[in-house]
Amino acid sequence: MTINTATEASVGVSHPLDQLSRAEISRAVSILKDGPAGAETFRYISVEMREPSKEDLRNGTVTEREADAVLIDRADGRAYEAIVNLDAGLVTRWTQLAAGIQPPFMLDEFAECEENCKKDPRVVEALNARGLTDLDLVCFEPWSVGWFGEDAEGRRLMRALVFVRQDPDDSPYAHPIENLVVIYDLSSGTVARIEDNEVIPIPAASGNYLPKYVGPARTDLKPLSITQPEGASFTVTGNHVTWADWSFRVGFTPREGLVLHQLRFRNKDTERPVINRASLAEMVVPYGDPAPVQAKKNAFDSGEYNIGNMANSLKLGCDCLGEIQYFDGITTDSHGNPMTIKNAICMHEEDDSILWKHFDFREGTAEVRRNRKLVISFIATVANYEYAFYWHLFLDGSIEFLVKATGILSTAAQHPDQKTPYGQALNNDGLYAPIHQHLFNVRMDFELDGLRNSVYEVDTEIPEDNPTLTAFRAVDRLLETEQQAIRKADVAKHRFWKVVNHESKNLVNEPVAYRLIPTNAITLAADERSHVSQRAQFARNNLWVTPYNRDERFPAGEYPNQSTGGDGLPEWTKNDRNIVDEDLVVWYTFGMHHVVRLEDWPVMPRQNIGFMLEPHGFFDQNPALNLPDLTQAATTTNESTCCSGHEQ
Ligand code: ABN
Ligand code: CU
Repeated sequence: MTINTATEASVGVSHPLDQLSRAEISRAVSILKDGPAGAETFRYISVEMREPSKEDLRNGTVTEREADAVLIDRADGRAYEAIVNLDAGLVTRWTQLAAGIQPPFMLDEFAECEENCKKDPRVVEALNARGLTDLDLVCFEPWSVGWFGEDAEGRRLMRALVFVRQDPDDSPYAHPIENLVVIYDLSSGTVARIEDNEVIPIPAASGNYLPKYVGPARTDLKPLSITQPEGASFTVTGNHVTWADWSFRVGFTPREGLVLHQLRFRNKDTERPVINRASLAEMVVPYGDPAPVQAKKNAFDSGEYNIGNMANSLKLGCDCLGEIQYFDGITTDSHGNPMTIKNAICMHEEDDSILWKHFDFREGTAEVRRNRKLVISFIATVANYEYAFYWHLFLDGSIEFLVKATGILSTAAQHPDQKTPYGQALNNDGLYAPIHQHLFNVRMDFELDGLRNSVYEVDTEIPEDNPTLTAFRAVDRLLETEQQAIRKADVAKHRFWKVVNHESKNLVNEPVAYRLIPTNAITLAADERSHVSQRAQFARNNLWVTPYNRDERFPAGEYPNQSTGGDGLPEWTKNDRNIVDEDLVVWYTFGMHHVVRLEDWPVMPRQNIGFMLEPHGFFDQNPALNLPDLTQAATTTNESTCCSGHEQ
């Protein structure tokens, strides 16, 4: 088994889309420190590679290496954006953001919040009043405050929920201290106020999942080894990957985590562009329980916390199996020191059962070809939950984006003799988990056979003229402007969307296309007048399409933390721009409507959520006819072949 890590040393700055190296981050920070960010009060939210313009990338005319930085001055709470030219050693743009804009949290702000909450006499008193004196066992979980109509007066706030452990390795989520919330002010480094309402007994029953609590592991599962004696089938050069007919570049940003760049499929000796850039662009997790503490839980896990910063260092044999290629993620701490998340991204191949088969029952022979997928993934821990994000590339040109949601439910407490209709009781001690949703938005900068693409909605309809009563047909409707392209899935119409290139035709003279199959197509369940619904408008619809604009990156806006709503997609699409034969970005919202079940406790079996992109007349026929017949390889020791589905 080989494990490779594309480290800074092996990668170097070989391509303009490579993430900044540690040295480049340090250089950007020292240029900023020597320039406008000289004061000791500046903190670094992010320092990342500024992507060159698409035009320069296309024309091979990228001449400079630039960094994008977001900073905050703790002296007055104001945030700044900077562009640093690393070659010239200059800050070429320095912009003070509007008062009230709160960039995402930095990792050390979590630790600071917990540490200072414990020191606040009001907090200590509230804990003592609940019989809690050992502060080492108390956990403060720093949620974003969101926005509920109040004026934050420019303060950078966190809303810490409180949990307690019974032992140092006991799961705190079994013991929520309901109705105690600490509002922490990161601008002043002090507790702003506490919300201390009706005391509800702290559920005592444990929710532990460690082996020492659950007992010995079962022993009946025999080893299942993944071996590739000749190694993996991909080739990695720096951050560039080729595998079967696919090629792409691996990117990583603090905000998005894994990014796929320049995804192409080789067909008849031509490298055909499919997607120029694809990433998880936003997430929101709104809770449906109106109880005072729960009603304010709605985390934008990506935009408020920078989900890339929360990527795990992945472990062979646990997170990923087989012949693995790792890529590191390079980010910064709040003082601008480079921080490497070792093995943040994992890439490997997986067998994927059959891709195609036909048994010729007249001849008694079968042809079967196995599928495999290339898996490129990262896993982020956002306090209680884990999200594992996977891009799957298949041999037939299909693409899947899959999220495995696991980790621990965000819990609440009720009086043990009550059962709220807004959640699922998890035990008879008052512990429950409120109903909630996990909504994801993936941004896909399509480039199907070139820059100029269009999108159709395809519904299956029964024609009016239907004498046999058996007729139904797929009807394409061109989405011409941004407003027309704000769409919801419709199962009754078997709806899907199709990205096409009118200038590139297939065998039957139709525009080549990829279709987006809207699985897990949920939308926000909260009333559309709610603050969360206003702030997460991207999640009120499944599809949005915009003409490409390099500044339009995140569907709830650049800075969703403490945002008041309306930014991002709703703002841009007001212009109702033309989206026919343009360079297009497709935004898809999907997710998990989480009606909690007992089996989700104490740690949630993974829930799979995702969607597929499938070639739809992109190729002239099945592009995987050339796969090897593995029958011989699989049957070296017996006579059987893959010829029949029947035992004789
Ligand atoms: N799951 C919401 C969250 C994320 C980060 C920190 C606290 C809470
Ligand atoms: Cu959930």
